[in-house]
Amino acid sequence: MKKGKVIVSMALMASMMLSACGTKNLEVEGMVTEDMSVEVTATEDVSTGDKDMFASGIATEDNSAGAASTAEIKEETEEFVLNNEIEERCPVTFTATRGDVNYGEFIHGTYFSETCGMERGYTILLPADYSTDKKYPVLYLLHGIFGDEYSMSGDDNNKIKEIVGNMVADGLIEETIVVCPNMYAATDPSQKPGFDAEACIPYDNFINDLVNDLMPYIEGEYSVLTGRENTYLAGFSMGGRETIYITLQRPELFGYVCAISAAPGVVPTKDKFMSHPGQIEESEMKIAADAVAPNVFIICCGSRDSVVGTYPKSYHELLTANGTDHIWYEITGADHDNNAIKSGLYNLFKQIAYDKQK
Ligand code: FER
Repeated sequence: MKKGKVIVSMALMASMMLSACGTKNLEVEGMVTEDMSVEVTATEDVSTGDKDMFASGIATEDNSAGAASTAEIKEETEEFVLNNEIEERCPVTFTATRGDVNYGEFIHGTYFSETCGMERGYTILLPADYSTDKKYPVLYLLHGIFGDEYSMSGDDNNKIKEIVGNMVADGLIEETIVVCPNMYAATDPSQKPGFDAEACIPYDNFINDLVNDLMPYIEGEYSVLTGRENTYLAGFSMGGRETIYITLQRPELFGYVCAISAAPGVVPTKDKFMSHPGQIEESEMKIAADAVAPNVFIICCGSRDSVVGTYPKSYHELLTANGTDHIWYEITGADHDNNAIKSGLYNLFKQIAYDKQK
C-alpha cells in the first residue's frame, strides 16, 4: 500500500475541532524508540476549563461533525501523511460521518460454543459491499465488564464504523470485518456477571470460546482472510485485560493488537474494587522467547482514568521489564471513556496501515 492521503477542508476541520473540544490546543509529540515503545508527550491548553468536555465527550463530541459533503471536505486541502507516530486523539476527519461513505450496519448472529455448551451471540460489521468474491481481515473487538455482544457495536460514540469506513475510503486500510463477541463465556447459563473475582472466571474463559469456537465459526461462515497478519484483536477495560492475556497466550494468532484502558487482574493485585488472583505471574507477562510477537502491540489509557488508574501503565512497565516490544501511550485528558476507545482504535488501524505499506 502506498502513502495515504486524506483531503480535508481546513475550515471544516477547524470548526469541527472547535465544537468538539472548545478552544483546547493539543499538541502531541510522538517518538518511536528503537525497541518500538513509544513515549508520547503532550502539551495542552486547559486554561479554558474544557477538560471535562473532552473527557465526557461521549454525548457531545462527534455529532457536530455531521455528514460532511465531499465538496465541503475538498474545499481547501491538507495532506494527511501516513506515518507511524501515535496521535493521542483520533482526528475528526476519521470520526466524522461522511456523506459519500457507506459504513454498513452491524448485524447479529449466533454460533454454538462447545466451550460454554450453549448457543452464543455476536454482532458483525461487514463491509458495505461485502462479497464472497473477496476475503477480508477481521478485528475482534472486546467489550468492558457487564457488557455483551451489543456493547461495542451499539455505541455510536466509539466511532468504530466511522474509523474503519473512513480509513478504507481514504485508501489507508483494507476493508475490514469487525466482530464484537459476548466476552462473558460462562458455562452455567444462570451465572450472571458480577464484580468480584469469581465473577471474572467466565471472562477469563473467553480465550477458549474465542479460539476454539467463535474464530473457527467466523472463518467458516464469512469470507475472511486467516492467519495473524489478517487477524486483529482489541478490547476496552475488561476487554483490554483479556486482549493482553489472549495475546500473551496465543501470539501466533493475532498480528495486530490494542489493549485500551486494560483492567487490573492480568497479574495478581488488589485494587479499590477487589483482590485479583492474577491470570499469570508477573514473570510471565511477556511474549515467550520462542514465539512470534505481534507486529503491533499497543497498550494505551486515558491520563485521568478513574476506573483502572495506572494499571495499563503497570502492564507497559512489566512488558518492558520482561523485554516484550510494544507501544505505550497515554491519551491526555481522557477518562475511562470513548475518547480512549477512539484513540486506541484509530492508532491500531493507523499502525496496521503503516506496517502493511512497508
Ligand atoms: C477491576 C476494575 C475495573 C475489575 C474490572 C474492571 C475485574 C473493569 C472495568 C470495565 O470493564 O470497565 O478491579 O476487576
